Amino acid sequence: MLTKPLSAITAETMGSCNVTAALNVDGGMVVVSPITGEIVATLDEHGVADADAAIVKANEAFRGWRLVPAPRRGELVRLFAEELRKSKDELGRMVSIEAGKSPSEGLGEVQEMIDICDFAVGLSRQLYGLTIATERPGHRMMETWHPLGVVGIITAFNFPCAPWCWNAALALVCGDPVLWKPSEKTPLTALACQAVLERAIARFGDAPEGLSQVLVGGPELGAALVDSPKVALISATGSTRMGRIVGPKVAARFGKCILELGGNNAGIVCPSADMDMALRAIAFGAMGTAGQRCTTMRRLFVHESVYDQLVPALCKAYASVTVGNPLETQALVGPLIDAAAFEGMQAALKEADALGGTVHGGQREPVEGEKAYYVKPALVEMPEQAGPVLRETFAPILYVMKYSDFDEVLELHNDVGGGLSSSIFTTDLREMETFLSARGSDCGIANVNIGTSGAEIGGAFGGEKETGGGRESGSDAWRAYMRRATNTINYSSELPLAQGVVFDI
Ligand code: UN1
Repeated sequence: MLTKPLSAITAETMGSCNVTAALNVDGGMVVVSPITGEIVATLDEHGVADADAAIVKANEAFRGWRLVPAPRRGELVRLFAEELRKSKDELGRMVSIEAGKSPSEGLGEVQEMIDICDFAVGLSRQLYGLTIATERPGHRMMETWHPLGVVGIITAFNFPCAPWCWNAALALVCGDPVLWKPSEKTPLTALACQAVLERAIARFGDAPEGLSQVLVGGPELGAALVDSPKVALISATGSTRMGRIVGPKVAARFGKCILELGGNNAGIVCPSADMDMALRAIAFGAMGTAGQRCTTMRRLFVHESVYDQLVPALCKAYASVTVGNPLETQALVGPLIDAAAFEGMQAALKEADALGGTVHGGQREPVEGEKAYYVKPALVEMPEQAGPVLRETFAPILYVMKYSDFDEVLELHNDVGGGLSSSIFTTDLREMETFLSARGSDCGIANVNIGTSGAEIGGAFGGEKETGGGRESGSDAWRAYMRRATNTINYSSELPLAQGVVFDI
C-alpha cells in the first residue's frame, strides 16, 4: 500500500505547478487515480457558456498572434520547452498519478513534449511555401502559408499531455491559439501543463490573452468546440466511436479535422527474425502502459517454423512480468484506468475462449485493494483472426496466430478496421521491403525490427482507415495548422490569360 495518501502527493505535485487553486473540495468533478482508485482531487467544471466564451477569447487572440512573425512565435515555444524541462519531474509524476503509468513512461511522455517543442522552434523558421513555374511570361507564382485560426484539441486519458503538446507546439508557431479539452479522467495533468505554459507566456511578455486555454469537464465541452464554426481545426485523439461523431460534424461545417483514433496494431515474426530482439520488442509493445496505448501491439502473427520457439518464451515473459503500484514499486505493468476497462478486457477474453482461443494470464491481481484494477497481461493463442481479434480492446491482450505463407499473412495483417501501427521482425530483405511496399502494411506507421509503439516525434503520427487519417507531430504535419494561398503576380505590362484564352475588349 502507499506510504502516503495519493491525494497528498497530488496536492504537492499540483502545488509545485502553481495550480493549487484548481483543487477544490466543493467542486463537482471527481478525479480518481487508477493506482489506488482513491479520489485525489475534486474540481470545478467548466460549462458550455465557458466554452463559448473561451472560443470568443481565442479568436480575439488569433487576430494579434497571426501577425507576430513566426520565429518570434517560436520563441514562446522555446521558453515553454525550458519551463517543461524545469517541471519534468512534477509533470511526469502527475501523468503517473492520473493515468497510472510507470515513472519512466510518465517522464517519457513529458520528454515527448520537450522534443516536439524543440522541433517546433526549428520549424518556426521553416514554414516554407514553394515557388512554382508559371505558364505566363512576366509572372511569378508562389504558395504562401498563413495561420489557420483557433485549434480545438481533444485528448484521451492514456496520453494525458504529449498529444496536446504535439498539437499546441505546432499550432502556436503556426500562429494559431489553442483550446484544450482533456479527458475527464486526466484534467489535473492538463491544468498543470497550462500552468507551465503560462510561466513561459509571462516570460515572453506580449502574447495575447487567451492564446492557450483549458476546458475541464464533460463531453458537452468537446461538442461545443466541434460544433463551432469559430474553431478552424479540431484535432481529436480517442476512440473510433468518438471519431465517427466528430468527423461528420466538423465536415458538415467545412471545418478541418485531424483524427487520431483506435488501432488494431500487429506484428509479424518471420523465420529469419532475431528471436531475442523480437521477444523484447513484443513484450514492451503489447504489455507496456498496460496495453493502453493507441499503438499497443494487439495481434501477433508467428511463422509456423518458429512458433514453438517464440510463443512458449513469450508465455514465460507474460507469466513473470511484474504488475504493481507504479509509484511504489519497480513494476513494469501498472493499473487499468478503471472498472469499465477491466470488464471490457474480461468480456474480450471470454469471447476469445469461446472461439477456441487458449488464454494465458488476464486475471485480476490483488494490488492496492478493491477500487484499483490491476491485471496480469493476457496472451491468447487463437486458431484464426476472428471475434475480438478484429477490434481494439483497450487493455493488455495479445492475440497470437500461426501463419505459413507470407502473402497470406500480409492480407490478414491488413484485414482489420484500424490502420495505425505495424511491425515486422525479419532479417530477410525481401520480406522487409515487401512489408514496407505498396502491397505491404496499410498502416500510417510500419516498422522493422522494433515494436508498434513508442514512435518518435520527428515522424508524422497517425494512421489510415478507422484510425481516422490524420497526422500529427513531426514531418510536414504542420501544414494542417495553416491555410495555403496560391499567389500569382504579374510584373509585365501585358495581361496574358492562362490556358491561352483570348478575351480582348
Ligand atoms: C497514444 O497512445 O495515443 O508511439 C499515443 C507511441 C507514443 C504515442 C502514443 N509515442 O506509443
